[in-house]
Formats: sequence, C-alpha cells, structure tokens
Amino acid sequence: FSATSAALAQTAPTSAPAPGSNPIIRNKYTADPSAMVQKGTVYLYTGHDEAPARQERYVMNEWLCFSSTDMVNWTEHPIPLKVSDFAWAKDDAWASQVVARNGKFYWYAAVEHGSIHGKAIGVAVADSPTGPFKDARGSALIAPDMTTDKISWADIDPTVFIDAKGQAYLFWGNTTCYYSKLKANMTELDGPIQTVAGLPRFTEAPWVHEHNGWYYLSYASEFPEKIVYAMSRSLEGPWQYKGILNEIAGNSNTNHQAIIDFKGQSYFIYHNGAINTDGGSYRRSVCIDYLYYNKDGTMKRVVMTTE
Ligand code: FUB
Repeated sequence: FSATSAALAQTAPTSAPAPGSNPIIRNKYTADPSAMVQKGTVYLYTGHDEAPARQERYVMNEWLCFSSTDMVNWTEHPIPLKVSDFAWAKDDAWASQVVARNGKFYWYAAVEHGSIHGKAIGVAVADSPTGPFKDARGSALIAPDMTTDKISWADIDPTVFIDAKGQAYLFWGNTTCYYSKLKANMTELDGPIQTVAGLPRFTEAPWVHEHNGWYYLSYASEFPEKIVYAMSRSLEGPWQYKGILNEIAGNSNTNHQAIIDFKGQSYFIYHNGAINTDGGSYRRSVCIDYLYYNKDGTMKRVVMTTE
C-alpha cells in the first residue's frame, strides 16, 4: 500500500500515517485482524495461519499481537494468547477482538470447544494490551448448543462494542448474526441472545464501529467473501443494508475486517491470500488500506492495494 495509491477519491490528512506496504506482516501468515487504539498506539491482534504449503485446512493454535505508532513499522510482541490458555478448549484459534475497559483488556476469541461439539467463544483478560492474557471465566462465554445451532460453527467471530453510556454489546455468528448485552464485568451476558435482522447474505466476521453518530455493522458475505455493511442509529437496530465495502480478497476464500480511526484517518484492516506462492485461504496475510466516508455517512468502497 502506498500513500499515492490511496488517493482514490479523497486525500488523507497530511498528518495521517500512511500504512506500510501490503501485506504488512511478512514473517508469518496472519488472519482475522482486530485492532484497538490506546494512547497513540495501534494494537493489532491476529490469528496465526500455521498450515504448511499445500495443506488446505486451517492450522491455528495461537493469536498474535503487533503494535505500531505510525501504521508502517510494526513490533511483534511475545505470543499473548493460545488455545491452550482456555483449558476447556481444544483447537482452532479463530477470529477474535480485544477491547479496553476500566484499565483492563478483554480478549474475545472463537475456539473449538473441548467437550461439547462445536465452536465456542471465550474471554481472556490482561492488565496490558500485550498481555499476558488469562482465561477470565474458566468456561466458555458462548458455548455451542446443537439443539438450537444449525451448524457447529455458529458461534464464531466475536466483536464487542461499548457505547457512550458504557453498555457493552457482543456480536458474533456464522450464517446468522447474534448479539447480546454484556455485564459491566465484561465476562457475562446480560440478557437474552438476539438475532440481528437486516443483514442479507450474512456469512460471518461481524465488526461493529461508530463514526459521526452512525453505527456500522460490517461483515463477510457469501463465498468467496466480500465485506458488506449496514448502518443504524442504534446498536439494537434496525440495521439498513448499504452494500459492498470491499470486494473479494485476493487468493483467499475468506476475508475478515477491522475498522479503526487513528490520528485523524480511518483505516480498513483485512486479510487476503496474496503473499508469495504459498499464500492462500489457509495461509493468509493482514493488509491495511485507507477508508473514506461520504457526506451521508456511507463508506466508500475500499480498493485493495498491494504495494
Ligand atoms: O480464520 C478462521 C475463520 O475464517 C474465521 O473465524 C472467519 O472469519 C474466517 O476468516
């Protein structure tokens, strides 16, 4: 990615850091990014695609953490969280998100449950954005329930948003998008699990963010996945579908996005399978491009850049 190629429809503020070349992490395969801004630093959390070349299935045992103050130079931190840190889980360090509250950092992560068939969502907690993180509950926050779930991977891809009144919401899901309030302790649901309506062709990867009084719920749609989005004035809906934000990710069946504002510029963080000859759906790489809004609050389509 380069600052010049970003100038598609608008120009970034001159003070806004331009992201480095895509993919931004090259020493490891990284997937399912989430990001958090804390005190002038961007913390990037990713899954780690460990599948060897030509092995066409996920091998994901841990999550990774990188930080940057300029969106170009990324420091990798010691591995902050592994599937094995959740004693009740057995596999699949899938998508996750870290959020800050009351001086602590809560990491919501999808894993394969160890004793119940299906995917589950756990939550780990730390005093620092870089960890070490420890299981905050000793059990799944969302456990699979095959009496109600139509698929064993229904409970994946958590995203958490805390509104201006301090109410935290957890969104997640595959095929159906769910949400529930979280208690202030961030480790228990507060009320029933609800279904999000108004998200056509929802596959997975919800990400909720706010910008100028609008809430945005972006998600991966169909296969190969493109990122689409809906907008609402309330986190509880109704959500109004707005269409495509980002086309199919190069050489990867999945895409998965995070959206942040940093130093006056919005960024779209995602993954594709573009890095060298071994890259692909099971060896993905995180990329970053600028994100721009229209005057009516809709988002301009993000065109992937590769340099
Ligand atoms: O990385 C495993 C799964 O692939 C994620 O949970 C989905 O969002 C998709 O990216």
